[in-house]
Amino acid sequence: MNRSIAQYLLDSIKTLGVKAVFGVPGDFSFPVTDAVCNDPALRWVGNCNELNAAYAADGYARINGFAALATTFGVGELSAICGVAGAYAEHLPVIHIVGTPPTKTMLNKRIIHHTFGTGNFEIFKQATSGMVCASATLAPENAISEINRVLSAAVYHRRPVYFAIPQDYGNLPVIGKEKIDFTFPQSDQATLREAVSTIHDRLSMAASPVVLAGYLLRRLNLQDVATRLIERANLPFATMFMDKTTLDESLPQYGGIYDGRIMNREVRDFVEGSDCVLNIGALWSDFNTGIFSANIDRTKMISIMHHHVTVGYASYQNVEMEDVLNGLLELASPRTLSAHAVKKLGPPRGSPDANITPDYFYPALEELLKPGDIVVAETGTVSMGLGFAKMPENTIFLNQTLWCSIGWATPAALGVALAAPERRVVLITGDGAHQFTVQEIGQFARFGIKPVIIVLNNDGYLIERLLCKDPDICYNDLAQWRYSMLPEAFGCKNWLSVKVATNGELAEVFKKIESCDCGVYIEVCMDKMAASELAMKIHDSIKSLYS
Ligand SMILES: Cc1ncc(C[n+]2csc(CCOP(=O)(O)OP(=O)(O)O)c2C)c(N)n1
Ligand SMILES: [Mg+2]
Repeated sequence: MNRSIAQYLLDSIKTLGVKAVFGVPGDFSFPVTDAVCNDPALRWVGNCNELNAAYAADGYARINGFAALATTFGVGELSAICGVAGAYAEHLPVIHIVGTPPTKTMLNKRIIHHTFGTGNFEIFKQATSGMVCASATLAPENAISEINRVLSAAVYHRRPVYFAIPQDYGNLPVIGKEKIDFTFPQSDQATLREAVSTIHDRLSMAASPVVLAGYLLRRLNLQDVATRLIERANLPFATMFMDKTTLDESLPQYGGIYDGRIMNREVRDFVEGSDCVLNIGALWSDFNTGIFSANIDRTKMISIMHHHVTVGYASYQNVEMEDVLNGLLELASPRTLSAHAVKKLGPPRGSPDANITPDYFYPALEELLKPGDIVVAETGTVSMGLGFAKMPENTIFLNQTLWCSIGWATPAALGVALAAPERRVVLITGDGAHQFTVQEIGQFARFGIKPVIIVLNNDGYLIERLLCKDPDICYNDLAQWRYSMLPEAFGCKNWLSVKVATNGELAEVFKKIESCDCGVYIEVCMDKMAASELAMKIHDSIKSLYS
């Protein structure tokens, strides 16, 4: 007998490397969640709510490539929607499975819970349709072909997809010949040859080529081939904010973070002074380009993107990034490296009994990091501060630079930790963002994960204080929580949880972390206007708007 629809879908997503399903159960989705729990190759990760589940799936996909999320109809899927939309923006294939009411109930337009009572059962799928690259409502007759079609879209676009499974269908067998069969993108060979040889010629003729190593390399798991290309050809590279640590920052070819006119003058000179900039999968967004102050002449720029390439004003379609990089690697030969050395932030500046300031905090964080760490940095002044630190070897820095939905980092860190159980996860978040999704810290303890969580308590939404007209306006204030007591309340037994206010206290607890084998939660108190350099520069650049 054929497998059930729910099982067949799970077996299909397992072939993409998914080993955990995040979510919250509900009666309509029982066939799906039952199948997950009965599948020895899958782990059910119950989250505190669906928004957290979607962010956790986002974090999992950043490390694992693909992720899965299961929610119930209406209430559950709508709670998840901001997280799924974020995954769309950030190019993360989260597979969202929604259990809907039974087919007969929908056909007869019964007034049932989780609906508007109007008989409209399509509205939620429609609401999601712009935030996924493909969707399907599964039935026994269409499940085999629809699952292949929708998952092929996830593979091609690396964006979320949506499956609705009516409650009465989930356990029914699929009809037809079972065949899990996704289509993988193929390059047009003639275009590929032409694109590779054009890029190779341009690079060979250039006097000072520079690579911008973009986030798509990580999304497509192409860091290895890109690293080999950079090493073989000795090409210096920089990254933009969203792309930080796409390639290892300990490589001698690493030249720092390029942020237009706002930060790092030497990196700007080095990138903008190049006669050939090879952009491999970076996005020209506001926070990547120093609020669009990056200035690279298009005629000097080559972009290798997911499915296309541009060289100056010429474009080549249907060429896959992977094939282009492999082609370039074959042709690459060494040249003399002219990268400039990247400075660290440190050492921390400030006396032990003084209140913690950014000059102490960010260099101290830089020193805390160890090779192999994964840093999950929340939107706000914390990521802007730590983003310019130099990461140790094999360290990954993750930030939601495009979607920028605060609250993302706490659950995302959970998803990251579950995808990389052998690595230490360091979550750094502002107090305001943490308040959005804080309950999820209980899951770290539940799943036996020992993260390092650092919460910057600066008494409000500092980045907003710096951007708005009146820094003291009440909408940027928060309820004052006693953050360091939260792990205990959320069931994180035997964690090291402390509140620090002076440089000396911070140094002491960072020292303690080195030898402790437990979850760590540090509430770092700072003045409500104490901001990292980038945050202050953005503040200065918009100040004129109000004066
Ligand atoms: C979901 C969502 N709501 C609102 C915002 C607007 N916003 C951006 S940053 C920020 C404040 C962040 O404050 P906090 O986490 O305390 O960090 P800080 O800037 O104080 O370091 C807000 C409200 C957002 N980005 N996302
Ligand atoms: Mg804050």
